[in-house]
Parts: sequence; structure tokens; C-alpha cells
Amino acid sequence: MASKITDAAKQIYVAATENAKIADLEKDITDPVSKPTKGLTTDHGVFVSDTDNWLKTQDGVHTGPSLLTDQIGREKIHRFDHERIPERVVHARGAGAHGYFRIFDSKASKYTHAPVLTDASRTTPVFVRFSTVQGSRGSADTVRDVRGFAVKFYTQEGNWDIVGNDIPVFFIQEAMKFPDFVHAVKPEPHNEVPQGQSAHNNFWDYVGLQPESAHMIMWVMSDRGIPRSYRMMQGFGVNTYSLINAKGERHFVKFHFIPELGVHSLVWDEALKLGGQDPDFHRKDLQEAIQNGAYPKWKFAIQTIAEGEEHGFDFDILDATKVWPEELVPLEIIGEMVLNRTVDEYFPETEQAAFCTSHVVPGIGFSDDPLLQGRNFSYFDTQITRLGVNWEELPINRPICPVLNHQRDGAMRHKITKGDVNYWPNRKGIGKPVPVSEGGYAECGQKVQGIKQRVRSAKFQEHYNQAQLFYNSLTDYEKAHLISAISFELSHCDDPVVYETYSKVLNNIDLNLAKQIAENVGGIVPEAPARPNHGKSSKSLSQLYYAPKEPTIVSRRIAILIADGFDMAEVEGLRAAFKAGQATTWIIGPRRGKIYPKGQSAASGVHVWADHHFEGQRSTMYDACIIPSGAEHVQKLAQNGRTLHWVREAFGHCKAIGALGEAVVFLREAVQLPGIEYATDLNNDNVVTSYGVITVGKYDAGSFAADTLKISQDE
Ligand code: HDE
Repeated sequence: MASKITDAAKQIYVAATENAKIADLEKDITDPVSKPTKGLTTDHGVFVSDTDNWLKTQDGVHTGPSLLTDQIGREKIHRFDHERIPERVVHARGAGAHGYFRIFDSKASKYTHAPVLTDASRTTPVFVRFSTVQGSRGSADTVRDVRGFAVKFYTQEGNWDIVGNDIPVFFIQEAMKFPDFVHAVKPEPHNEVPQGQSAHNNFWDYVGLQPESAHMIMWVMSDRGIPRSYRMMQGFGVNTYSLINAKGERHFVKFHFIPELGVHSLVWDEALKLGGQDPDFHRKDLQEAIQNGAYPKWKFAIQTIAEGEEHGFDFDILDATKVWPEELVPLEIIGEMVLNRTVDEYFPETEQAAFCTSHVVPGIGFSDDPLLQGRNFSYFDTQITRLGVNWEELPINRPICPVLNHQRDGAMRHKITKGDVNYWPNRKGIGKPVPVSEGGYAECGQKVQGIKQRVRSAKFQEHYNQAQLFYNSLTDYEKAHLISAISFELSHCDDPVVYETYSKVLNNIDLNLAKQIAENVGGIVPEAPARPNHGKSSKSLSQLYYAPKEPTIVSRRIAILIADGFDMAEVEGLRAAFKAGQATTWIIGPRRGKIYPKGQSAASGVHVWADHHFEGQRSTMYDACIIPSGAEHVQKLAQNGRTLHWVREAFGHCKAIGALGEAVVFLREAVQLPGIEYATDLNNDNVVTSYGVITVGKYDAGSFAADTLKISQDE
């Protein structure tokens, strides 16, 4: 284990030091900590002697009017007045990180000549921004929503953006519907309610009238809609792109990112509580993992279909409401992406990062996917509103390769281009187009024919097959979660037309699903299915499919609950064992500060430092909790409502809970549920595991930690 970690760390170090984008950003970074300056200046660089008192008339007794002549006071206020820019119209709330992308070998060269996908000797810097869709910039992280998964690859041939999501399909097939969809899901126009939720009349009204949303609804209402972490979700390009090889042959392609730690979710009750208890939960989780060296990592995979074979499926491969089932089009894993650096400042990096689906590099192209075609217009346009026409000159957005063209001027132009010509052709040959043979971008030749009309082809009219496929592929508990989620949402809709309509839509997917939800929410309970369930399933649609092969607690947060009188050796042993597994441990005690073990007191000085007070944190913020032995400390915990609630709530959320020695008795009484087995003999080191509860009478660091490691997986 140790050597694996060291090897990985070495590789990551090499990659991090090679990150050309970080080197590029360096010239714009001011670091008053490591490179202190003499002090405060105005924006024009003049030292400021007083930043607190506005220039005013003053006779020593009376305060006179503040003077407009105070340049320094005015500059400070003017700059403040203009600090805000428009937030993204969707995906306003986000978190970003830097990292790198690598290809394992050149096997993708049969599909593409893009070096970023074929040259295994390269390390391509990336910036990734994760986001929620519905809420505004200040909304909570753990809401039920789609998560954005936008990746900017700073390749040597220019920037390539995959502006993806954590769900492989989308709500609509046509770009032109996007404004209606977004208006429907966003807060309602008359009262700007709700925030960070889709549980309202307008959303369910819209999707009830848009059967093409049915498949996506299944995904968002499944556990995929409430990820445990940005680091534990998949990423999908969603749209169909194309790859072009050196012979000019074209393949259609879907892009996938598969998280190394597996795909895990919160449970709904946790997500709801975290929304209030720690609205920045995902943002902090990303930062914490990177800062602790548990670098988030994804495998990168492609699905390809050769041009000419695209019509061989019962769905249209250009329809973004459909997946390409892996049984039909297998995934080829060709690379990996690692995030290893947090941002230095949120606004210039994460907020100003701007992505465009239209930004691809030679060897990668588009398809006629109608959603993608619309997106290719939209993103560039929206960046102009948000950041201005020169948004690609901003440090986070500028490519690491040379940029030269005759696009000029506009607000906030930074670059200075020497020379007396700004057009092509020019007599000096400056800024000339690069032939395709020398790396110029080429669109793949494509025969286009048809009658200009506003219609969609026949396969685009089928909306339920894959919604069924997804539903059928879920485990029973995933189905139960999905039913609860839709019931929650429809219960928030008070217009009967809305929840009755949606109950009918669900009956096109599965009778039992429709029945249960209709019963829960007062909808129309169907007697027979609106169409038969085809009974097919696909293995990779359940998130269980992505559970890591080897159990891992890497980056998991484990709370150790203690009061004065705990067993010091146990706590030290547990911490060491969890640390070896790259988990983080947090001591939660009756006060933030020194907590004294059995037989010790302030006089002796032996203590552990509690990171938090019982009231300062909640079980929801941790993946597991453990209580060491010690009669005195256990008695104190048992008298504390907050700790009782902690273990009960953690159990309800399917967390791993551990107890040692006397704490076993506390746990047994706190979580009094039939069927759970506990260690009975406190003189025995047999570890008993039952429903995620791990107990042992007598502590043995090795075996207990090993069992805990195994069970600390998300359900
Ligand atoms: Fe977006 N989308 N979108 N979208 N989208 C934006 O661009 C749009 C769609 C996605 O972290 C906006 O820079 C249209 C699908 C992400 O900065 C805007 C259509 C997918 C992000 C926009 C779609 C996405 C955005 C708002 C239908 C998954 C955040 C701010 C044709 C594959 C990127 C911005 C970031 C952001 C338009 C549909 C993902 C308005 C017109 C499908 C991850 O341009």
C-alpha cells in the first residue's frame, strides 16, 4: 500500500510540476504572502496612508461633510460597486480545480489524429468546473439536481472543452426548447420560488407535457441526482461528437469520465439536512481532498460508432435523450484525468472560467445532434454577456499555445499585437491561415441533403424505451429511492393537473412505479400499464456497477466521538489505521480543545485535541463514526442527546458505525433495532459486523481497522 501511494505521489508530482497552464498563470499571480510588498496602494499604484477614514472637513469637534475630492475613498467604493458580474443563467453555482489529463497509449489513433487523445508522452493541463444547474450562485451544494462537469483541456493545439454533466442524457432533444425548459425549472416568475429545487409546479408541468424528458427524469430522481461528492460521480459529454483519423475517416463518439473512487450518493434526508448544515459541502469536499493529497481521479473512456453504421440502432445516435447502451457500444478506456490543485482565488479562476462546446481541436469534430448544434451557438454568446468579447484573453481561459488572428479591439482588450496589418490577406504574410496538412482545423466532409423543415425524424419520437431500460436496471433500493424522490417532488406541486399528468407519464415507464407514486401524491392510480415494460436492462446504468473493485476509505471522513475518560491507546491506534487508508479522522468532543483520556487531567497534560464541539458538527458531515471504549467517557456520551442523535442519524443514513468495549453497550441502546447483532463479550476481540454496525469487546487495532475499512463503503 505504502509503495503504491509513493509511486502515485511521484507521478503526480512530476505531472504537477509539468503543468504548463499553471506556469502560464504564474505571471498573473500576485502573492503578498510569499512575496510581500511594502503595503497598500491604489489601483494606479500609489501608496495609501489611510484606508478607513474618508477625507472630510473636521475641526476637531464637529464632523463635517465627506468630500468628493477623496480619490482614494471614491476608488474604493467605485470598485466595490462593480464587483459583481452576471451569474451564469444556468450552472451558476460551481467549484473548480486544476489538474492534468493523460492518455495510456496510442490506440485511439484509429479514430482520431488529435494528439491530446493519442500521444501518451503528453500531459495535458486541465481546469474542471463542477456545478449545479437550477440554483443561483449562493444556493446549496447538495440539492437534487444535475451536476455540470465542464473540462477545459489546454492542449498544444488549442483549448478543447467538454462541457458535460454527471448524467449521460438530457431533458430535451432540441436546442430551441432550452429557454422554455430553463424558465420552467428555475424559480417561478411571480415570486422567485423555489431556490435550488425542481420540486415545483412549473417544472413538473413542463416535463409532464414533454415526454422526451422522461428518461432524464429517471436519472435526476435516482440517486445520481444527489452525489456524495463531485469526486464520486461520472462525467459525460452527453452530446454526440465525432473523431477524425489521419485517413480522414469519421467515427461518432461519446465521452465518459469514470471516477476511481466509485459512484456514490448521499441519501435524501442527508442531502436535505446538509443543505442547511453545510451548504458548501461539495465545494469543501473537493478542496479538502486535494489539500490532503487524495487527488480526485477519473478514467477517461470513449464509445465510438463508425460513420455509416449510425443507423443500425433502434434509437437515433444523435438524440441526447438516449444513451448508447454499453452492451451495444462498449466503452474503451484510453486515459485518465487527475485534479491536483485547488484554485488560488475563486473569482478569476472558477467564476471567470468560460467553456464552449464549439471549442474542439483538430481530430475532434461535431455531429448533427440538434442539441449540440444549438449549444455551439449559445456558449460563445453567453460568455460575451458574462465576461465581454475578450473573455478568451482572461488568464484562466487563454490557451497555452500561441494565439494570433485579426480579431481586434472590443472592451477590455489586454493583448498588444505589434505590426501595421490587422487583416488577411496582407502584403506581409502576417497571420496567414495554416493548411490542413500543417495542422489547420478541417471540418470533416459531409454530404448534406434534405428538405428544410421544422420536424424531427421518426426515431426521435420514441421517448420511453430507455426510461424503462434505466428503471429496470436499478437495484430494488435504487428504485425505492427514485419512487421517494418523485413523490417528494410531486408532493410539492399543489396543482392537481400537474401531479395527475405526471402520474400518467410514469405509467408509460412502469406500472408499479406509476402506481406507487400516484398513491403517494394523490395522482391517478393506474390499473394497467399504458405500454408494456420491455423487461430489458443494462448493467452499467445502476450506480452499483461502479463500486470500486477493492474497498477503499480514501478521502472518507471519519468522526471519533469522545468525552473525558476515553481510551487513548485506542484512539491513537484507530487514527493511525485510518490514516494509513488515506481517510481523515476528526475528533468530536464536549468542547473544542483538550479532552483528557482515562486517568488523566489538565494537570498531567495528556490529551487529544477535539476538532469540534458536539454542537458544531452533525453526523451528516461524516462518512462514518466510531466510539472508543472507556466507561467514564461512554457514560458521558450516553447522557448527551446530541451524541445519541448522532449515532441514530448515522445509522438511518446507512453509515458505518463502530463501537469498542463499553461503547458497544451505548450503541446497542442508542440504536435499538431488531436484527442488528452486537459484540456481546467485552473480553473478546471478535469483531461483529451487522447492517454497517461494527462492534468489538476488546480492541485489536489490526483486525478492527481491517473490518472497518471493508465496511466503510457507501451502500
Ligand atoms: Fe449548457 N449552458 N446548455 N448544457 N451547460 C451553459 O453557458 C445551453 C446543456 C452545461 O461550468 C451556459 O457559460 C443550451 C447540456 C454546463 O461554466 C449557456 C443548451 C449540457 C454548463 C448554456 C444547453 C450542458 C453549462 C450558461 C441546450 C450537458 C456550465 C453559462 C441546447 C452536456 C459550464 C455558460 C461552466 C452552461 C446553454 C444544454 C452542460 C447559457 C442552449 C445538454 C456543465 O450557454
